[in-house]
This record gives sequence, C-alpha cells and structure tokens, in this order.
Amino acid sequence: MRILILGGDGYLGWPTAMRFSQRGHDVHVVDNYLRRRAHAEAGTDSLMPILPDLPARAAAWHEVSGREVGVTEGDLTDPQLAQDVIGGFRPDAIVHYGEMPSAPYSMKDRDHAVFTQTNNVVGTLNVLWAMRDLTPDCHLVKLGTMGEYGTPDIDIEEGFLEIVHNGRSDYLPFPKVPGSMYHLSKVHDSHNIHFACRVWGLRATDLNQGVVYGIQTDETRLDDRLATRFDYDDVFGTALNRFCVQAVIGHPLTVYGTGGQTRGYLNIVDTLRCIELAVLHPADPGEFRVFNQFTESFSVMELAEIVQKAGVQAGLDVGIQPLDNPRVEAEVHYYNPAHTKLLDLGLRPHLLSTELVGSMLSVIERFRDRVITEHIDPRDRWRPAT
Ligand code: NAD
Ligand code: USQ
Repeated sequence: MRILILGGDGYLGWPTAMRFSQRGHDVHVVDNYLRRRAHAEAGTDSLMPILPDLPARAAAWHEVSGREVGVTEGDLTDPQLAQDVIGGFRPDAIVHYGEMPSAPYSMKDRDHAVFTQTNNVVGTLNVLWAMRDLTPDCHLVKLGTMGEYGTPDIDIEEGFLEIVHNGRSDYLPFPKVPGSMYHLSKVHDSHNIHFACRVWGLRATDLNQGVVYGIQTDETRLDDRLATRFDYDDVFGTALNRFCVQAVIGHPLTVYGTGGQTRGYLNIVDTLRCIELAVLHPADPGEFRVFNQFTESFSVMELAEIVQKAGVQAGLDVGIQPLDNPRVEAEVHYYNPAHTKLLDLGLRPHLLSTELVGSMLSVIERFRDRVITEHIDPRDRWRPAT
C-alpha cells in the first residue's frame, strides 16, 4: 500500500514509518519539526540522541534495511503543502500523527493554547479538504486521544452511544468532556472528520489512544541511528516514561496529587500494531469509525508502584513523592472504557510488567548523563494562583 505518515519525525511517527517500510509498503513521511523546535525553545531534549532531520533518518534506514522512505519537510497548516503532498503521493492510507500532542504545553498561556488548537485543527482541515478534492477513496487513520472523553461517571463506549431520550432513541457520538486545550483540539478534529465522512463520503478511523510508553520497537533496535525520540521533561514526557527516567537518576517519582487519576496505557509496540490493523482493515466509504486504542488501565500511583518495584529489583533506591497537582483533574473517579474493537481485529497486547519496566530502566541507564534534571518537576499550573 501507499502510506503517507503525517508527523513522521515524532516519537510514534518515525517507528511507524520504519515498520510499514520493513513490511514492503511504499512510505512517505511529512513533518515540520515542530516538536524539535519546541524542545529547543524550552531547553529540553530527547533522552536518546536522534539523527538531525528526516533526510538523515531516511538515509540511515536505507543503509540498514535497503528500503526507501520518501520525505517532505513542511507544515500541514499550509494548504498548498497538504495538497501537493497528498495529490503527489496519492496515498491509499494517511496515518495522521502530525499535531502538537502536549496537554501541559497547551495550558501554559493564551498563545500556547491558540497555537495548539490552530495547528491541530487547521492542519487536519487541510488534510480533509485535500482528500476530498484529490484522493476521496483514501482512508484517514487519525490519532485522537482517550482524553477526549474525560472521566465521566459512566462506562465509556468506543466513540458512539445508544441514547434514549423522551421515548426516542439514536446512536450518537459519545459525550466529550476533555481536560485540556490540547485534548479539546482532538475533539474539534473528531467532529470535523465525522462531518467529512457524513457529507463527502470520506472514510476515516479515529484512534482514541491512551498514554504510550516504551523506547524500542523491532526496527529501532536494528541500529542506534534508528532510535526514536524519548522525552521525560515536564511538558512532553508522559507518565510512565517520566517515572522510569526519574527512577534511574534517583529523583522521587512525581505523582501528581493523590495519584488516583486512572488512564488507559499501551506499549509503543502495540501502537504500531494497532495502526497497522486499522490500515489493513479500512473503514468503508462514508464511515467514521472510532477505536479506543489502549490495552490496560492504571492509576498514576499504581504506575509509580510498578516502577518502584522494578527499580528495587534493579538495585535502585526509588522513592515516591506526591506533589501538589499542577493540573485540574479528578483524582478519584470511575473509569471503565470499552476497548474491544482492535482486539477483535487481532491485537495481541504486550502488557506492562516489572520485567518490561526493568528493560526500560537498563536502556535509560545508558543515557543517564544526558538527563536535564531541572526540567523534571512540573512548572506550569493549570489554574491561576488566587
Ligand atoms: P510527537 O510530537 O513526537 O509527534 C508529532 C509530530 O508531528 C512531531 O514530529 C511534529 O513535529 C509533527 N507536527 C506537528 N504539527 C505539525 C504540522 N503542523 N505540520 C507538520 N508536522 C507537524 O508526538 P507523539 O507522541 O508521536 O504523538 C503522535 C500523535 O499521537 C499526536 O497526534 C498525539 O496527539 C497522539 N497521541 C500520542 C500519545 C502518546 O502518549 N505519545 C497518546 C495518545 C495520542
Ligand atoms: N502525571 C503524574 N505525574 C507526572 C506526569 C503525569 O501524576 O509526572 C499524571 C497526570 O496528572 C495525568 C496522568 O498522569 O493524570 C497522565 O498524564 P500524561 O502527561 O502521561 O498524559 P496526558 O497529559 O494525558 O497526555 C498524553 C499524551 C497525549 C495523549 C494522552 C492520552 O501527551 O498526546 O493524547 O496522553 S490520554 O491520557 O488518554 O488522553
């Protein structure tokens, strides 16, 4: 298949590109290096060194695998860029990762919130209009987030819910109560994509993904130059990845609040498999599918305790230090989201274990001298001080 990967320089995008390429698909990646620029501005960096740009990464991949990955360096909020790349490559499937993914970044101030929503919503609109005009049969596989739903006090379904109201019933989008300006941008995207499917007959799969953890995939292991980025700072690092780095450098694990916040999590290896399953089993024309993409749920305190246990097994002294929660979020709540659709398509999850965390700790140990310790503790509060 011809597969276009938007955001192909990112944590998930680059390993996805190599995986599809390794399986013989024709892969083209697009990125404007937003993530690299945001790190440079903040004085933060990936723990694992990564090659300087996509041409260098594609060249290393070619050297190791003998396969080609096409590259476009450009911004999806530029409508001409979106049209040129989609019209030129004419993909069978577009995997769309190309957005600003950080909730804390989006909550810093007005400018970061406006930027996040503009970048994400406009980029996706440009993709939808280009698909409508140039490749209407192409399947869009779009990364959404479990955070679109928030933490309602009822079971969360996969995208849609049967609602009975005043004696009538309908099958409608599940209510969304997201927790940050970033998560809101994904809700806006979902509505726009659903609209494009209903009105123009496009086909799309919205993958409401949980929090991803992990460092390596089959392809990144082939050569150090193929590493994907791995972030642990307060803005771009996600919970488990951060806790693993903290355990290695002897920083107490930064559990926010009482640690009862429960989310869906998955291994990066399972992310790649889920994307592959979605691409190989496309939505029908006019269909807007939603899959909840995670494999198991944990509270933040449970995650910290798993890392602590794995750390002790590795001879590390790991403390847990609950911090005043910088975010505004429920710390005690019900959480029971459905997630059967990807399992039905053939996903066989790689579940979290102390052994798996132990293997992450030993990779991190190799790069511990690169850790920028002043960017571990959270600095941005989501509610202004009163
Ligand atoms: P990432 O920041 O590493 O990857 C996104 C890439 O998109 C970056 O390389 C960035 O430079 C690029 N990009 C952003 N805006 C762009 C634009 N306007 N034009 C071109 N390129 C642009 O993030 P990630 O962790 O790999 O996440 C990928 C996607 O998955 C995101 O959409 C994110 O919201 C979603 N997601 C991630 C997680 C997670 O835990 N990592 C969980 C759920 C959903
Ligand atoms: N948390 C801590 N300590 C930390 C970091 C986080 O307790 O040091 C807590 C947060 O308060 C939150 C939970 O852990 O309750 C998850 O936070 P996170 O930073 O790991 O993840 P989040 O902000 O939700 O965002 C990440 C990705 C985003 C994706 C989302 C999936 O950055 O792109 O959409 O996970 S989900 O959480 O399902 O919405």
